[in-house]
Amino acid sequence: MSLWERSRAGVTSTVAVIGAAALLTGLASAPASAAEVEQVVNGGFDDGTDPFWANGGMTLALDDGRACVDVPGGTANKWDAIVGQNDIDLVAGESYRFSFDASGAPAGRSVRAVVGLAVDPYDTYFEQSPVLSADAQHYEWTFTANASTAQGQVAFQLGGSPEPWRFCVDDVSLVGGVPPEVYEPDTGPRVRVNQVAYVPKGPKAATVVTTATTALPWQLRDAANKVVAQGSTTPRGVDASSGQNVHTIDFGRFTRKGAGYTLTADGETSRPFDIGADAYVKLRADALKFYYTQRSGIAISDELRPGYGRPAGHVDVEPNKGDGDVPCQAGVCDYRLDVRGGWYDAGDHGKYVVNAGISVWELLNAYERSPGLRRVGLAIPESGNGTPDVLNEVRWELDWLLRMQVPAGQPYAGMAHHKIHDQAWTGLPLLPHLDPQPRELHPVSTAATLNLAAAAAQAARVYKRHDPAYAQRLLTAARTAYAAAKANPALLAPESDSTGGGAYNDAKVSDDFYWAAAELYLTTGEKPYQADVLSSPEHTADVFGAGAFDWGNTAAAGRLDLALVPNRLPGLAAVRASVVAGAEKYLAVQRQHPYGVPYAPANNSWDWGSNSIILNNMVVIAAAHQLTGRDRYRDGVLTGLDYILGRNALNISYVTGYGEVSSHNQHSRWYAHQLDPALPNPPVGTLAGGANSSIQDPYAQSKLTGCVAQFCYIDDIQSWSTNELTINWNAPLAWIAAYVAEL
Ligand code: 9MR
Repeated sequence: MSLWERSRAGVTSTVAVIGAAALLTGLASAPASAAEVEQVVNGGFDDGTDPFWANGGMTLALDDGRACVDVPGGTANKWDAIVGQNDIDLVAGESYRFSFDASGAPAGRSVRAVVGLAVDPYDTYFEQSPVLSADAQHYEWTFTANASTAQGQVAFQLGGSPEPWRFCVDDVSLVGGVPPEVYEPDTGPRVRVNQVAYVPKGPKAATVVTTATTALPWQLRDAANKVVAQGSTTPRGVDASSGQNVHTIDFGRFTRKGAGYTLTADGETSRPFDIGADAYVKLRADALKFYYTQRSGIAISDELRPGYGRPAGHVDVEPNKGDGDVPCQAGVCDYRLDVRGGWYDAGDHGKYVVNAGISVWELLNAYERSPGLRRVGLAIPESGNGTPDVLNEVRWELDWLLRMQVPAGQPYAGMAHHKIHDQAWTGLPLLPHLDPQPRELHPVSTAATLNLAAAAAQAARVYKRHDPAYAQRLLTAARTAYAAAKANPALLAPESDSTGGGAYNDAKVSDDFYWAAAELYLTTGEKPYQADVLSSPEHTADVFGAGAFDWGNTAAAGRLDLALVPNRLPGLAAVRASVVAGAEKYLAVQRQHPYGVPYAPANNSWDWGSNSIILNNMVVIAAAHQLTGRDRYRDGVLTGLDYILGRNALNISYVTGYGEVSSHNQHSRWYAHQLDPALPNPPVGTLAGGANSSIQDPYAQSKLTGCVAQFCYIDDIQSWSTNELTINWNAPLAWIAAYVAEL
C-alpha cells in the first residue's frame, strides 16, 4: 500500500495508540503550588461549551459531560477543523502544564493540540500530536513559553483526514506558574561506539563517559560473549563539546571481521557493532536512494519504494497550485515559468537554487571521485537505461535547475531565480500533492546564478560521455549564467525573505564566483575562466575554516576540484598542497577531540546541520587521501564516521535505520509518522541535521535550553533546527559512504 493509500485508509501501525503513560515518561506531575494559575475557562465543560468554539462547519456539543464534534472528512489542513478557546494569557519564560482528556472514533486519528497565537501569524508556542484511542486518555505536558501575549489560544486541530470522525475532549487545562520540566535524554550505556561497523583494517576507537580520572580496564567481546581483546582506557579530561569527563579506548589492533561485538568498561557495555565494511556498501546506495522520494513533479512508485508511494507533487492538480506555470512574487517579474520537477529541499516543499547547486555538485563530485558509483543501482524509474543511476537521479535536479534560469529576452536573462516555494508556511503533516498554497518565484540572485553555473559546468563534464547533447546544453547554460552573474555581481538574497520558505540568504559571493570559474575552467580549459580563477581572492585564501564548505560557502568546492580534476592550472602544486594543509587542520582538531570529531567551531557553537559540516570536513580529509595515498587521511575519515554513527554524547546514530538507536523522527511534512501513524518514517539512510547550539525552534528550546553543543539535538519531528533532513546533508553522507565502500 502506498504512503498515500495508507494515509487515506487511516491504517494504523502497531505503535499507533500512544497511551498517556508513554507520553508522560519522564514527566513527574508537579504538585500544585499557590502560584499556579489556570488559564482555561470552563475546561471541564460544566457550564456548557462556551467560551470554546469550533470552526469548519462543526458544532461543539455536550455528550456525557464531555464536548464533542463530528469532524468532516476531506479537508486539506489540520487547521481546517478546530476546537479552541481564545484570550489566553501567556508570559514569556513562564512554564505551563497543558493537559486534557481526549478520545477519537474511529481510533487512530491524531489531534494537533496547540498553544499558540490566536491571530496572524498564528505562531505556535507548543504543540503535540497524539494519536487518539476510542477510550478517553489523559494527555499532559509541560513547556516554557517563549513569547508573551494576551491573545493566546488553546486549539485542537482536527482536519486533514479523508474520512469523517468524532472527537471528544474534557478537562482542558493550561496551568501557569508550574516548575519547568527538566529534560534528560536517554543516552544508554556510557561506552560509546560506532553502532554500525568499524572497517577491519581501519582505526577503532570508542569513548567512555565516566567520573574516573585514571585509566580503566576494557574488554572487547564477540557475539558469543568471549573476550577477544582487552586493554586500558586513556583518560581525556572534560570534553568541551559535551561537558563530559571522558576516556578513550583504542582497539584498532583487533581486525577480525564479525557481527555483534561489544565493548565493556567502567561496568558498562556498549551497544553492539560489527567489524566489516558491508554496511557501507549498503549505506552508499541507501544515502542516494533518499533522493528519489524527495522528487517533486512525479508520482513516487510504491513498487520501487514499498510504503513510500505517493501521487506527484506540485503538478497543477488541485489542491496543489502546481509548479507548471508559476508567477513571480508581486513586482518581481511579469512572466511565468514552468519549474516542475527537482527535489524538495528538505522537510518543506520549497526548491532553492543555492542548495540544489551544492547538492548536485557534491553528488557528481562523489561520482568523479569514487568510480564504483557507476555500478550502483538505485531502483528508480530510469534504472536500466544505460546511464549510471547516480547520473539519472541527479539529472532530475539538473533539469529543474535549468528551468530556474531567466529566459532570453526577459530582464536579467541568464540569471537564476533564487528559489520557488509556497506563499505561506504550511503545517505538518502535509503530503506534497495536498499542499494548497500558491507557489511563487523569488527574485534572481548572484549566488543562485553562480551555483547554477558551477553545477551545470561540472555536469557538462560528467554527462558528456553519456549524453553529449545534454552536456552541451548544460555548458551553454553555465556560460550564460556566469556572464549574467558578472553583469549583476551584487544581487544578494536577503535574510528577510523567509515567509513560506527558507531565506538561504548569502551576502558573500566571491566564493561562488571562484567556484563557478573553476568548474568552467576545468570543463573547457579556456583562458578567460583560468584568469578569473587565478585573480580571485579566494584562490590564495585559506578556505578551510571550522567548516570547509556548505551551500553558502563554496570556495572549498572549487579548490577541491582544481586539486583533483586533471588540469594544467599554473601553480597546481600549491593548490594541491592547500587541500592537504586543510586536511591536516581537520586531523589536528580530530586528534584533540575525545569523540574523534574533526569539527571545533568558535565558542563551541555548533552550526545548523552540523552533521553535514562534519561530513564535509571529512570530504576534505578524503581528498588529501586521494592526493597523497597516505593512510592517516583514510583513518581520519573513518574515525569521523564513528561520531555520525553513534560514538557521541547522545549515543545515537544520526542515520535512519543504521545502528541500534538511530534518528527516525526527522522534521518532514510527508515522512511524518510521529504525527500520523499512517505515514512512514524517513527512509533508511536519511541523515539528521544534528546538534545545533542555537536551537532556533520552540520545541528544542522547550527541551534543550542551556544545552552544550553535542547535546543540542532532539529526535523529534517538531525540532526543525536540529532534526531536519535535506538534500545537501545527505549528499556528503553519500559521498563518504561511497568513499568508504571502495577502500
Ligand atoms: O540549512 C540551512 C541553514 O544553514 C540556515 O542557517 C537556515 C536558516 O536560513 O536554513 C537552513 O535551511 C533550511 C531552509 O531554509 C528551508 N528548508 C529546510 C532547510 C533545512 O533546515
